[in-house]
Amino acid sequence: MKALEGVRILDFTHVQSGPTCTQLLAWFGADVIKVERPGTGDITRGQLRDIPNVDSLYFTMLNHNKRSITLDTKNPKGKEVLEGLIRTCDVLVENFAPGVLDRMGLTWARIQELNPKMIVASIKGFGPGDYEDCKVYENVAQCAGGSASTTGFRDGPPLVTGAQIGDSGTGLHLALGIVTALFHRTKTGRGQRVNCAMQDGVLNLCRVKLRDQQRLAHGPLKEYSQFGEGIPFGDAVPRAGNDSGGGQPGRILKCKGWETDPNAYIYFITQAPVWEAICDVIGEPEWKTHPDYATPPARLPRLNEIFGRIEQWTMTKDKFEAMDILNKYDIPCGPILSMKEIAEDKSLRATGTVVEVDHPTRGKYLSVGNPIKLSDSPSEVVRSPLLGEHTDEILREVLKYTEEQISEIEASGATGAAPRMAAE
Ligand code: CAO
Repeated sequence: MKALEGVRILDFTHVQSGPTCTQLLAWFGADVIKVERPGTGDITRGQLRDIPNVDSLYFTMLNHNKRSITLDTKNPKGKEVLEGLIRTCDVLVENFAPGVLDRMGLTWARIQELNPKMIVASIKGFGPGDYEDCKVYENVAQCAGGSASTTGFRDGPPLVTGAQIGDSGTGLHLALGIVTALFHRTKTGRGQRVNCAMQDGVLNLCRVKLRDQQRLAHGPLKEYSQFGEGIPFGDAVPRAGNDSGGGQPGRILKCKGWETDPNAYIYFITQAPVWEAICDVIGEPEWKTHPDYATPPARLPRLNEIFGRIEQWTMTKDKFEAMDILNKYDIPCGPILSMKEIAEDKSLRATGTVVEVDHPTRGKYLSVGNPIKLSDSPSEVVRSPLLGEHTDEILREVLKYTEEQISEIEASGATGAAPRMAAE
C-alpha cells in the first residue's frame, strides 16, 4: 500500500509550481485528478515542444502518475461536474492567478459548503500586500525572494539560477503544507486553507543570506572573497560568486581540460578539520604550521591565494581523479556534472532518481523520479496522461454517473472533444 493511498486530489494546477506539488503527492500514492481546459489543457503541453503534436517534455516531466479530465468549468454542466469532484476529493490544489477561483464561484465559503473536510491548497506569486494581485513566474519570484540579488559575481548584474526554486521549490513547500493539513484533519475532522507564496518560498531557501544581512551590521563578512580583496561592504548582502554560503570556505576550481570542457571544474571545500590533509595533497606541508595559514581566521584574508594554490593542483587532475584523491582524505568536494553526465549516471538510474519512461505518442524519455525515498512506499513513475484520457473513467467511476448522464454532459460540450489517442 502506498503512503497516500486513499487520498484523492483535485488537481487544478498548471505550468510548473502546482504540478510539481501534485506529482509528488501522486508518487506517494494519492489519486490525482488533473482538471484541464478542453482543447488545450495545461498550457505546457504545447510549450517548448521538441516533437510536433506530442505533449512536451515540460508537461510530461511534471505530470506523472496523474489522471486527466477535460472540463470547461465555465459551462454550467462543467461546473456541476467540478462541484461533484469537490464533494468527493480530499484536497483541491490550484495555482491560478489571484481571484480566478473566486471568479469561478469557488470561494472558500462555497467549497466548505460542498465539502467541509476539503483542504484547499494554493500557490500565488506574493502573499497579502502590495503585490498580492500580480501574476508571477519563476524568475520574478527569484528576484523578489532575495535569490537574484545575492547570486552572481560582485562586479556583474544579479543572476537567476537554473534551479527552479520559485516554481518547484514552492511546489515542495505546498506539498508539505498539504500533508500537514491532512494530518491535522485526522484530529479536527475539518479542512483548512494552505497558502504558499512563491516569494516566501524563495526567501525560505535564501535564509542564509538574511542571516548575512544581519551579520553585516557587526562587521564585514570575512568568509566572502571580497573581504580578502580589501573591498568594503555596502549596506546589503553582496553577490558572492562561488564562495561557500557556510562557515567552511569553498570555491569552484578548474580541473584538467577546463580550456575546452565547460564543466571541467570541481567544488572544493577547505574544511578546517582536514586542513592538514589538504596541505599535504597540494604540496604545501609548511602551511600546516605557518601562522598565516594554520588557523581558519588566519586563512580568511588569504582565501584567493589559498584557492589559487589549490587550483594549481586541481588543474593537474581531471575532476573525477581529483575526487578520488580528495575523498581518501575526507576532503569535501564535488564534480561539476553536466546534464549529459547526470543523464548517464548509473547510481541515479539505479535509485530511480533518473528514470526512463515510455509514452504512447512520444516514445521513451528520461525523467527525474521521486527524490524522496520511503522504505515502505516506493514510488513508481507512470507516464503522464494524454489530454482528457480519463474523462469517461472519472465520470463513471469517481462520480458514479450513469451512461445517460455522461451523454448529457458530453452533449453540453463541457468535456470537449474526445481525447487524442496514441495512434492519432
Ligand atoms: N475551464 C474554463 N476556464 C478555465 C479552466 C477550465 N478548465 N482552467 C482555467 N480557466 C480559466 C480561469 O478561469 C481564468 O479565467 P479568468 O481570468 O477569466 O477568471 C483563466 O483560465 C486563466 O487563469 P490564469 O490567470 O491563472 O492563467 P494565465 O495563463 O493568465 O496566468 C500564471 C498564468 C502562472 C501567471 C498565473 O496563473 C499565476 O500567477 N499563478 C500563480 C503563481 C504561479 O503559480 N506561478 C507559477 C507559474 S509557473 O509554475
